[in-house]
Amino acid sequence: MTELKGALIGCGFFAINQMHAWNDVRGAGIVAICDRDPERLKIVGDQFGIDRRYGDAEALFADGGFDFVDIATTVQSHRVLVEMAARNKVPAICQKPFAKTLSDAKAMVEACRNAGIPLMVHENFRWQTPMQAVRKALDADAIGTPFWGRFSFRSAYDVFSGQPYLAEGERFIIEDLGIHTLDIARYILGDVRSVTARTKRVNPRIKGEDVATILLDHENGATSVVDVSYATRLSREPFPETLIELDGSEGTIRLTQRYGLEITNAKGTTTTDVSPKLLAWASRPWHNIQESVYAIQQHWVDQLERGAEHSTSGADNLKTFALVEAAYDSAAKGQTIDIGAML
Ligand code: NAD
Ligand code: 89V
Repeated sequence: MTELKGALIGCGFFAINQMHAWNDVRGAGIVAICDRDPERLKIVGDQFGIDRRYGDAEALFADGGFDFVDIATTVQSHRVLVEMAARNKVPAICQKPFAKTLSDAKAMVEACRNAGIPLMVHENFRWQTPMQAVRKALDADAIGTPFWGRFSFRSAYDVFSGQPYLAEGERFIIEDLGIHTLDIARYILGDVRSVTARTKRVNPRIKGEDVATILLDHENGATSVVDVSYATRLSREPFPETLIELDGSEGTIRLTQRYGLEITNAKGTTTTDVSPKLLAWASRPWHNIQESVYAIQQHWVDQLERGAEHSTSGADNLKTFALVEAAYDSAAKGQTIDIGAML
């Protein structure tokens, strides 16, 4: 098979994981990188042996010579870079949060659709081994029809040391982390009809909210709670684990801390270890996220080969992004928000 050539824009904190993962992915490799910060460009270029280096994305696209672009910058530049990819007819991956607003996100999907190029949002949490194990159990009908769920991420991990910008935005936990948890809720229990949310800021040293509790009415009639917090000190720090509880007509699933999957049904209870692999370049506790980066990037290549839609395509991600906007809107107004009206 011919190896696809990729270009990566944004050589910051998280891009290191994406670069390592591209080294492992079958069928693709990175041939050029771009960052407006020369220091980051040098660090990543030297670490991964990439000679083609650009300080400006327009110059990168003008030179071309790659089959796809992986946009790993922060949200402010996502729209301009995705639209640049569309103009140049280059298939694109874009990091989450996909856009600053839902109307930007819709315009980005539209631009790529009109250009006829695939667009995938790097929404990797549903690709974590434990999330895939829960999905598989539901597909195998282990608990019948789920009618209730809880998707929970509660931690006191210092995310601000690696990502200082997270302390500075008007919005924090729903936009940065809850977006993943909401996507997992959709992946497990299906699309959502309405959202009710409450938020709080506990840490006085940051600008945005660091606690959110969100009630989701799913289209299939199930109800779930998405609760996220970076203000929760526990005896065993769970970062970055998402814990899941599901009740179904024929049984229950519990995804417990340290990656235990407990399934109870008429046959009794089974407990399985669904720990992620510790990839050669990964480090605890991030290895769960790092493995999912590899998985989503392999999925990008596999679906391009098949000519099939990606699990977290731009169009799919609009339905997750709408939940983020709805959660902020609900918390601000104290009202339940209808999702159908937003899409
Ligand atoms: P960062 O600030 O460390 O890195 C971003 C880099 O992009 C910087 O080096 C910056 O100079 C560069 N950049 C910004 N705009 C540019 C432009 N127009 N052209 C060229 N370079 C540009 O940020 P980060 O922590 O690496 O986060 C990047 C993205 O990854 C964010 O959207 C964040 O939410 C996301 N992220 C995702 C996960 C995940 O698990 N999916 C985890 C962490 C971060
Ligand atoms: O996944 C993320 O987007 C990260 C973190 C896990 C730290 O919230 O920002």
